[in-house]
Amino acid sequence: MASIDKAAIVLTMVIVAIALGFTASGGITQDAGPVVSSPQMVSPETSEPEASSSFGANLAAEIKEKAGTVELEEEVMMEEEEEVMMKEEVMKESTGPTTVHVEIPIGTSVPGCEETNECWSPADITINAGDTVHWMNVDTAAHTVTGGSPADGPSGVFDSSLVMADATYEFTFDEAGSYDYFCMVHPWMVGTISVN
Ligand SMILES: [Cu+2]
Repeated sequence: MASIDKAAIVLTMVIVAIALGFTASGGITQDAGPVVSSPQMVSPETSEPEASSSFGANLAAEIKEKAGTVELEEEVMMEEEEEVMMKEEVMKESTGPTTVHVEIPIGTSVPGCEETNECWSPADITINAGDTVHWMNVDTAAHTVTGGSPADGPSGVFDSSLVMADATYEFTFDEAGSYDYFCMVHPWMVGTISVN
């Protein structure tokens, strides 16, 4: 009986010891934890979230910064693309066919404009092959835009026939050369078109 009791006591002690040990090890973190290590738990909890939140904030800021950098890079790339497109447009403008405007000035139905070479405005132009010349009659009288010269007559290359007041005429010069032209109604009206 005594040995059984002893054994029982030992067993009980062992169980208690285990239980104590369990509660000691687990309890400190569980039961005593909130009391003893609660400041430890709280401070890490309060400081840890701070740390993690500041770390998170740092990370977020870093990500934002990177996103901002990417956005900036994209913006710069878009600007560069726009610049290239604009350059291409300028090159198109400078290389592609264009329309050059010439006015038939008011008052040219009476002589005088030839003295200052202003019977066409401008009277002498230089264009590239493929370009179009567009004449606008801003005078009140009718005129013609006729290839050739008063001395040699119409060349047959182009002839507007009568261009009434406020009317227009245009011709596209596909071949290089020097083209004299005049007005058949007012032979003092002469001009030249040089086509490169
Ligand atoms: Cu005329």
